[in-house]
Amino acid sequence: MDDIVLHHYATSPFSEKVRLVLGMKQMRWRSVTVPSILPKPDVVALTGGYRRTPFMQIGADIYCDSALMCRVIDRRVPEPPLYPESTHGLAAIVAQWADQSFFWTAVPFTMQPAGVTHLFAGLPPEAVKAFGADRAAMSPAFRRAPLHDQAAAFHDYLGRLEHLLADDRPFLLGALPSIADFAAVQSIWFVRRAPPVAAHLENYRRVDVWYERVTAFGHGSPEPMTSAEAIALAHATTAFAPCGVDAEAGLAAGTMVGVTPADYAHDEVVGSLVGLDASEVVVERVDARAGTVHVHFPRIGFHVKALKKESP
Ligand SMILES: N[C@@H](CCC(=O)N[C@@H](CS)C(=O)NCC(=O)O)C(=O)O
Repeated sequence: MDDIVLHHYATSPFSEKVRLVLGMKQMRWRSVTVPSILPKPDVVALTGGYRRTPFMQIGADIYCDSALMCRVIDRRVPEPPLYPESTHGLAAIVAQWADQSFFWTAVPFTMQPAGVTHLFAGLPPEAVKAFGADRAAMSPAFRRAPLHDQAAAFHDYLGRLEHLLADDRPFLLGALPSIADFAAVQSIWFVRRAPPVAAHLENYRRVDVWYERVTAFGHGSPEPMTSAEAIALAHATTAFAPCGVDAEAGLAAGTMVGVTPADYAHDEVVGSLVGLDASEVVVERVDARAGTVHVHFPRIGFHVKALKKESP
């Protein structure tokens, strides 16, 4: 059993991306199911306010954002590599496109009325309403594109994937799977959950074969854990992953900082700066239930701000 705890829920695409990465690495991991909407008291006990899904825990180290989580998983289990040497920079660039442009086209497109009927089938209307209200509050600036614009972009993007696969390569960037595959596949996985929208995938034969190949990695071996157990684990852990503040990073160790996602769900996580370099920021915070935890974020996509000291 590796000591990775994934906090996630079944229908979350970014969680599916990480579950498939854990599958590719054939890992045994612990699985905590989190709520899909606020309130999330047991999430916040560990993250300090970050509410997005998934997040990952290793003892008292908490990793936010799937891009960082994938890097950490790859460091712990380097084989097979998630960032093969031959396509390293390219894989990360394609993955960023997939996490942002492709995801934010595919998911709203799937949430069109015909898709929503399938996605929320069997749920009471109050639950559907609560979900809508939660997401509206999480992304108040989100402007939904007209359906025909979403459809056009979705097909354009699918055409790109089909084109990449045109030489019958098994994975998007060639012979080896990479982060690009997992980041792109999560959106298709979500679309396929809504059959009327999934009909749009019909003419992309290579994408279909590739989808089956990537999802065949499975999820590794998850073992259930409760959120109370996860909090107790953090509380009982006193050692942290090594980290430090780069002298040139612009902020000194021990500064009280706030870390906020740049795009949506702008909940600030406040703590004392213990790690800062070009790729990662780490804050230490003390929680009544989880004890002292280190919360890690990638630098890309997050704002780190020194907080003003209160005047005496
Ligand atoms: N950049 C983030 C995006 C995560 C994200 O947006 N996740 C969605 C679910 S797939 C979310 O957080 N929704 C709101 C929630 O679960 O509370 C990542 O890569 O982890």
